[in-house]
Amino acid sequence: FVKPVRANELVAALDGLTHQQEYEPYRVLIVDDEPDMAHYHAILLQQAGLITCEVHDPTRILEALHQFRPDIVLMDMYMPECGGREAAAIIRQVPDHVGLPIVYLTSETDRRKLFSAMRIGAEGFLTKPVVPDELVAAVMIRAERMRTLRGLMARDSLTGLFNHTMTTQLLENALSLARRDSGVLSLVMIDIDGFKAVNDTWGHPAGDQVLMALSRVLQQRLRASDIIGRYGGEEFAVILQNADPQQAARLIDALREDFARVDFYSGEHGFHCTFSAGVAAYPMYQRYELLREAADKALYRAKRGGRNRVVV
Ligand code: GH3
Ligand code: MG
Ligand code: MG
Ligand code: MG
Repeated sequence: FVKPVRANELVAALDGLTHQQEYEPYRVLIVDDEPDMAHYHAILLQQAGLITCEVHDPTRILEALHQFRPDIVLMDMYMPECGGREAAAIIRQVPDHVGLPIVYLTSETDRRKLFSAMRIGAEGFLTKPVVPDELVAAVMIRAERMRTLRGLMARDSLTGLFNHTMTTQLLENALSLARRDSGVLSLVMIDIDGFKAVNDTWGHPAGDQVLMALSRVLQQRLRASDIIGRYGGEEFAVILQNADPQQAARLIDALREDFARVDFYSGEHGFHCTFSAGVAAYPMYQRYELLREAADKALYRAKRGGRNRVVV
C-alpha cells in the first residue's frame, strides 16, 4: 500500500533536496500544437511552483530554448508542422542542449513507436491524459537532476569556483546588466606569482593547496554578488558589480595582503605565495574582449613592475 503523494507535498519534499536556500524555480518549456492542452499542463505545473513557457509552433523551439532557458522540455508527439520526434532530434543537435531532458506527452499507445521515438532523444514519456501528480513528479525529478548537472558543469573541480566557460558567460551577463542600468563593473585578472617554481620546489600537491587557499581567500572576502572564476591554471577572474576601478583595486589589494600572509607547508618546510592583479572597468571598456584585454595588460604591468601588486 503506497500513500498517494500530493503535488504540494512532493514539491516540499523535493525542495528539501535543493542545496541553495533561495533556488530559482524550475523552468519548463511546453511544446504542443493545441493551445488548450499546453495551457492545461502549464497550469498544473505552475500550481506546483514551476515556471512555464508554451510554444505551439514547433519551428520556434530553438528560439524559445535560447530565450527561456528551460530545465526540461515537455513535447507533444503529433503536431502538423513538425513532429515531436523531429523536434527532439533538432534540439539534440545543439551542443548546449545535449543534456536537456525531453519528455513526450502523448496519447500514442503503440509502445514500439514510443520506444523508437525515445531513442531519438527523449528521456521518457507520459500518456495523455496525465495524472497531475505524475506530471509534476516526472518534471521536478528531471529538472532537479538537470540543475545539479548544470551546477557541476559550471564549476572547476579543484576549487569549486566557476570554470572558464561559466565565468565568461557570467561576465557577459553582468556587462549587459551594467549597460541596461548604466552602472559600473570592474574586472580583475589575478595570477599567482612564480607558481611554476612553487610546483617545481614544493611539489604539485602543494601547488594545488595554494590554488585552493587563494580561492578560499577570495570567497571569504568578496560579496555574494561578486563573481569569482578560475579562468585558467593559476589565473583567476573576479567580476565586481557596482565597483569602479579604484574601489576594486583597494579591495583586491586587501585580499593580496591576506593571501601573502597565508602559511603553506610542504612537509616541514614553510613557504608563502603572492599574486599580481590587473583591473579594468566598464564603461571605460565597453565590450567583453576589450575589457578582458585591458585587465590582461594591467596584469602584465603588475608582473613587470615586480609582482605582488595590483595595477589599474
Ligand atoms: P609569473 O609570476 O610570471 O606568473 O610566473 P609563473 O611561474 O606563475 O607562471 P607560468 O605561467 O610560467 O606557470 C604557471 C604554472 O601553473 C605552470 C603550470 O604547471 C601550473 N599549473 C597550472 N594549473 C595547475 C594546477 O591545477 N595545479 C598545479 N599544482 N599547478 C598548475
Ligand atoms: Mg498534437
Ligand atoms: Mg599564468
Ligand atoms: Mg603565474
